[in-house]
Amino acid sequence: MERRKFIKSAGMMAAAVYAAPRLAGNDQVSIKTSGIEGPPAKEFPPLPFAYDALEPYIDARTMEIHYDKHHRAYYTNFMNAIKDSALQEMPLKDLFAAISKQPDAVRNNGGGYYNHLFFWNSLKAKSSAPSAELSDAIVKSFGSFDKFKETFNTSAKTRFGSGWAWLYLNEAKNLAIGSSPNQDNPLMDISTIKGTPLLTLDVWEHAYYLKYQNKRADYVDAFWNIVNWEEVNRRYKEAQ
Ligand code: MN3
Repeated sequence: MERRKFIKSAGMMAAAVYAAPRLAGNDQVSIKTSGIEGPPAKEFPPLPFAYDALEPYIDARTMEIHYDKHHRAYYTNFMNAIKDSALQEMPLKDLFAAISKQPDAVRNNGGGYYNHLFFWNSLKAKSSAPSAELSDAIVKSFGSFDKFKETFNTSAKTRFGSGWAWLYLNEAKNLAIGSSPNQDNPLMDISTIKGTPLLTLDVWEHAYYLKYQNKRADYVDAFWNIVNWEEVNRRYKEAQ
């Protein structure tokens, strides 16, 4: 191969290796995470954005460890826990609705797998705004958008230990805010908050400690700069 051609193709190969499975810049793929209608993915799903896409609010190093170590471990452990069982083909919605019948390994790792998928798709580099319908519902349920944020922030900041804050549509089809411990979520029958998740924030220390250390409140405040409202609007419409 002539030298110039070689350099070009070697460069392209390096670029291809580097690009997969990551994405460039602010490109974001939409992953149908409300894929609770279906069984768990056969392969570990890609992160819908580049590791550094959410800088400075979530730093690239945290994002890489969170996705490639923590989330991947939940996925792998979940797959091992349901290996050779009918749960492999069971829609996540049905699995979570009867999670009390499952061992802790399925509850914790299944929750960890799904919650992170849902979380990644709740985030976006360039945040937009809630739709008119969702805005109206927010004002109706919480009084104002600021009150809504305050309620969500309090829920996220005061969750003791590890867990998640959620905006969800409760069983009466009203917007509600609450938090869950560990890897539980509002779809689970054992959860004290029940309904359809619309937006979530991971408040485990691994989600923010490298950048924010003990200042969880700063991480929670920064979150509002990277909410993927298009996705939340879509979920709200679908959940109606
Ligand atoms: Mn996490």
